Amino acid sequence: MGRPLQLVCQLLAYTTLAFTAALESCPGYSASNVQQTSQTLTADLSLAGEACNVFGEDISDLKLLVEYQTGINTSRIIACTLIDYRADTRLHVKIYDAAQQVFQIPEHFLTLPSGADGTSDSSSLIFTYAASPFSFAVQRADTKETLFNTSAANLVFESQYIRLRTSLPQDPYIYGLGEDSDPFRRPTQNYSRTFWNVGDSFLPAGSNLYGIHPIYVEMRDGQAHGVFLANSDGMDIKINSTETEGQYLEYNALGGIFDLYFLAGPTPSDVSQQYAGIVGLPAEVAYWTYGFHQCKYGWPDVYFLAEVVQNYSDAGIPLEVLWTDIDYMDRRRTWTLDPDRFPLPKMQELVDYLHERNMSYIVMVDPPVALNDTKSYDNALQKDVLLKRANGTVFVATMWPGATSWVDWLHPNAQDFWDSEVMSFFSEDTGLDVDGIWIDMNDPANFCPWPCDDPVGYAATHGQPPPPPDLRTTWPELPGFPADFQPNTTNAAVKREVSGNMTGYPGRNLLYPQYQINNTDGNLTANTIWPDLVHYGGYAHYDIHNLFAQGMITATRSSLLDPAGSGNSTGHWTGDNASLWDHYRISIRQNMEFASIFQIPTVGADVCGFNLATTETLCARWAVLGAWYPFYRNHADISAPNQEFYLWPLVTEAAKKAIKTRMQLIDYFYTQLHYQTLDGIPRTILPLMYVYPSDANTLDNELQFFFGPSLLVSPVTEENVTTVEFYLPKDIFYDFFTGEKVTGQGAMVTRNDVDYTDIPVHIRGGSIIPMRVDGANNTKLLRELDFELLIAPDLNGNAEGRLYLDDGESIKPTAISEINFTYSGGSLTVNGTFDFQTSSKIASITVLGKTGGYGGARLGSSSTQDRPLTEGFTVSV
Ligand code: MIG
Repeated sequence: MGRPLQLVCQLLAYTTLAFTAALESCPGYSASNVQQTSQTLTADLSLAGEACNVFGEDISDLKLLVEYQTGINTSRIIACTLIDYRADTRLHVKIYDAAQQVFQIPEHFLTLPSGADGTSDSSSLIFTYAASPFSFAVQRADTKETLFNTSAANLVFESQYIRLRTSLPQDPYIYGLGEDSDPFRRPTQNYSRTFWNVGDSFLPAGSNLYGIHPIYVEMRDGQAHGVFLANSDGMDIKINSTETEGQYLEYNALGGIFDLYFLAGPTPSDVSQQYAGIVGLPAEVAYWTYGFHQCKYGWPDVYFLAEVVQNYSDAGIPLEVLWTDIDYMDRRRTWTLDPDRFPLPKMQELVDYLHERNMSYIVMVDPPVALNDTKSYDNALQKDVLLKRANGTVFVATMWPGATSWVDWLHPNAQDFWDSEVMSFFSEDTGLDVDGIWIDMNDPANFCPWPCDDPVGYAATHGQPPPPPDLRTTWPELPGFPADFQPNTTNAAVKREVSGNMTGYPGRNLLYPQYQINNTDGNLTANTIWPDLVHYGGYAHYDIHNLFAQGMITATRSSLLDPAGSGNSTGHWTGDNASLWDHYRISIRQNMEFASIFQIPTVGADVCGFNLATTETLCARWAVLGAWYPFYRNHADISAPNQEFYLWPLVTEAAKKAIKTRMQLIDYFYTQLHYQTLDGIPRTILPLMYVYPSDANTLDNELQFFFGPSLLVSPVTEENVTTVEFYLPKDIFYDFFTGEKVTGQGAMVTRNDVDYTDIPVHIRGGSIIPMRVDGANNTKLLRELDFELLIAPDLNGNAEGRLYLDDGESIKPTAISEINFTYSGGSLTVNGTFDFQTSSKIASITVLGKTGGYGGARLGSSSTQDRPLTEGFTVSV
């Protein structure tokens, strides 16, 4: 039995060895015609010997472009005039084929900074190179520390494989390179991070997941730098160390070019800000987004939704946003309503009911355009926006609604098509006043397994929506899916011309490249649309795959708003986790990564777990932890039992307490997010090392995080325990709930008796937290409540904080207030701008760590105030 398997493994091992040996014989390149100015360096790179052709053809003529870029934005310029240090923080190094046939990311998806606005003299990063074999290094200008050095292995640049290796210090501190569920600090031995978007469930360890973020942050001796590779092709990034090769990080991509941006830091926050200078600033979100959200895949009908709302109300748990998964769609067709289970009049009633009670409603939207959804499909055909095969026919495979085609987001009519779909759903067909859109399956997922010769036949037998959940049997009047469900086959045969010729390096094997990335699903063809499809402009899906979701996000945002602005356009949830303690823990590092490193601060994991049955204690702890996520949503799979918070007494109590605190802190967090959207400095969910970069004890910490820069959250992370051991850096802290002063020793602290409804949170000394008083069960009412200020002085008795106020909805609000709080020498100064009209006041001020005063809910000195937020003032407290 074991025999054949072993054989296969050995064969595989030999093949890998053979390739490795062949790669060693790759000749590398030599640089000539080097032209250098104070701002740029260019050179020709030519193959320095006989081609090795390991995974395709070696491309003999390359070009090198080095650009010194300032990489700074306005707020940085102000800082730079005050502090005299080397100001240019970004170095661009681009290695591409001289003929420019090889795929480069189209501007439609990402406009990369190009041009040199900095100089080598003022740069904090210095580029050096060796001519033959060509290699380059990046050093810090001040310390001469080498951050990146490619001399250990020759550059390989083939038609379907490019490789670049940098040496690193032993056991490096590398972060980023997501999306995945691996440790926050990347393993340093035998580690491979694969980039190929897949829609898998259960967050398997060591696997590629839903998105790609090819940025890493490295910490060395308290300083940080970043490296961003702008390449969307499938790839493996390997981190390893061997006796002969030393420690390294190596890019192995299936195509594209080496378009590298080096970010100087020197703090991790600086790196993130510099990264925002490339991918754009994160999107602002509406105030109501911070309320609590409830969702479930498999809720049977609109009446059930109404019951969920009613049950939350009865339990006294403030529900802010109700979501509906694909269940609402008519036979799973995008932009339709199931007329029997989710009939329009009832849906309208539900949405009106929610709006009257200051709640919001969000629905899911999937990418497929179903062949049997004649109206949409004809519209798409007419606008010619569907993705095609190389022979010019529209590509058809299978998704939820059966036989399906996909929109080519690169097509110039794609936006128009999507606008009309959105319009027809929201205005013409339903008039349903939905508040937000949830996009799923944009990896993109395809249910028809390769080679899927007969997608229509496949859809007819396999592709229909899954059987209704058991729950539905209690609704006897609900019809099954109509017996006449017959995909319309005619459209699939319509032959269309491909718009333009196929571009990209010619002659590639797009389906089965010789270099196999470590894709968790196997071949590139698995569970997704095929790599040999042709996008508008002749781009192969092979190169576009990892950008498809970005195309759909941008188009959807444009359709909903007025097409405006660039930058990031969405938030993110971390996909199909499971109701497991490990996934509860993983969510912490995923949030830190997305919010701080990838610049997608509106992030959260499915609270209580998506797959499998949750438990009362896990769900209670998760209801509490989730209240400290930027995006707080309980969601579960169709096959998981219902898990609304009100189903268990302990969870009900935990959720009520957690939501109460969360509501009081929404303005504090909304303020932090607002400033991150303006200057890219991470302020939302922060790893400890972002706040204490020179404290080496923070570098491996993935179970605690800062919620905004002032609140350190240290959740219980094990099953069946009420104890948590957490790290307190050398600093002054105050227990958020009691106000008790705790001096951090740069050591672990043990907290016992942490009830299932509790979570240890500490205020960092030096902060002022504007909190709303308790008392609202939705964010609309919350906005009318008064504030209490919590002042947490640092070692010198000083503290500061701020508060941003706007209408909570508009993309460009007409009136805002930007209020600064400064505490020093026993007095508080409030100043700034006060243009936003509000009747909310500062009702009380508490100075933690100080005795006297009337003593409020927290230890400290409290005083009652009645200060309007319409002008500044100074007061002794
Ligand atoms: O194959 O729409 O991550 O949140 O409930 C599952 C059904 C497809 C994946 C999403 C999940 C959602 C589910 N979707």
